[in-house]
Amino acid sequence: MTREESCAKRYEAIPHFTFEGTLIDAEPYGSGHINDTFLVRTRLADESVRLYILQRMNHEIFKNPDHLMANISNVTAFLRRKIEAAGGDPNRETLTVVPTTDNRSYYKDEYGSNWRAYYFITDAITYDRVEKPEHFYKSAEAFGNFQRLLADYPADTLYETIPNFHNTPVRYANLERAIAADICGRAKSVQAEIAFAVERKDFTKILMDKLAAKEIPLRVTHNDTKLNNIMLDTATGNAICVIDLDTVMPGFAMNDFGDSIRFGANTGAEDETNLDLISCDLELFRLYTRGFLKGCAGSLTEMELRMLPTAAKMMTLECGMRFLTDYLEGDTYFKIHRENHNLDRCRTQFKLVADMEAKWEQLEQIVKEESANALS
Ligand code: ADP
Ligand code: GN1
Ligand code: MG
Repeated sequence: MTREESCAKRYEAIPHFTFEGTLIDAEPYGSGHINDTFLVRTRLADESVRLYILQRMNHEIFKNPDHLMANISNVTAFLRRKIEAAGGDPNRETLTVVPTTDNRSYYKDEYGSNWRAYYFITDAITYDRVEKPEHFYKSAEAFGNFQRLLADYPADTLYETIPNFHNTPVRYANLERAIAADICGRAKSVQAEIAFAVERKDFTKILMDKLAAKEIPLRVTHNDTKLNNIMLDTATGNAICVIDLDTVMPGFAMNDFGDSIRFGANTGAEDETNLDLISCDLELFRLYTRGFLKGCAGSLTEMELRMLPTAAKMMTLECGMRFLTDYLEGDTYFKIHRENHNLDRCRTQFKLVADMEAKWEQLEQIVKEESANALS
């Protein structure tokens, strides 16, 4: 069954959820690269419309849906308690899993797809680009705060939903394997991109080496902190809810910073084909640093602070290598919407890495200044 055919089976999955009201429709929604997301609309007895998010979880990537959903149910329950204690609205400030009719966290259909549903976060929006710097600042504060809220989460109860997710040397080795196998015969056309990665092989090891030397800690982190994984209030622009919790796992605090920079401080889109439009916006870098440090509220060690620029470059390089690997392997991981989409994405990431390298002293200076400001 093709992905499209599996997605068409959503109408058979919907009756297995405890959605209120009668179904109006369930259309594709959002621009995530991994899961298949649908907006479910139902009509209640009083004629009002109720919204839900339905997702077909990517079972090629998330091999154990029980573990995945256990993480999400437990983390959201934990956040819920903290949000309630702080007088917030847990139905908007964290994801709420809609149970199936037999009270499970997901539904496995007869065709092999796994479906889950969430309350729709109302009056909020996700952005694919930074439209207002203020939004980026708010997202930084919220991602920093997310990490702080999870600081006392029992990390040993979390399943590793994707092993070695941000283990950059392992990502590098995966790329080397894809180059050697070259199953699509594409390697010869991407020699420049391959050379770019090879030149940075030693760099890929920096953070994992620091972990081995116990110079940086593992914390419970989000691991996929791009701007469209946070909902901002439509009216106020405030960050309301951190979403896409599939990769909440032990990781580096700095990588949550770095992945946001990779996506949001880029002056161009992740899949821009005109590389002249790609660069690291220093003002956005500064704003994000400021917001993230505020959200983390003094919880980062000196070494973690010092490694923030390294993590920004690491996440960008790693993501570029992952796009390149997927291109070489025939585009099986990230959803693509056109020919060479993953190659275009790889090229933006590598261009951004090169620009960060050119601006390295300035990135370090900004982190130094913002760290000092955060203390005062
Ligand atoms: P993926 O893993 O494919 O990126 P996400 O969980 O990030 O999937 O969902 C894709 C998009 O769907 C998000 O970027 C967001 O726009 C929207 N979305 C996801 N969950 C919700 C929710 N609970 N309420 C409103 N919108 C949501
Ligand atoms: C994927 O799921 P989404 O679209 O939010 C990917 C991230 C990449 C990102 C690149 C589970 O994020 O790691 O950085 O694409 N998520 C997974 O845009 O692999
Ligand atoms: Mg997402």
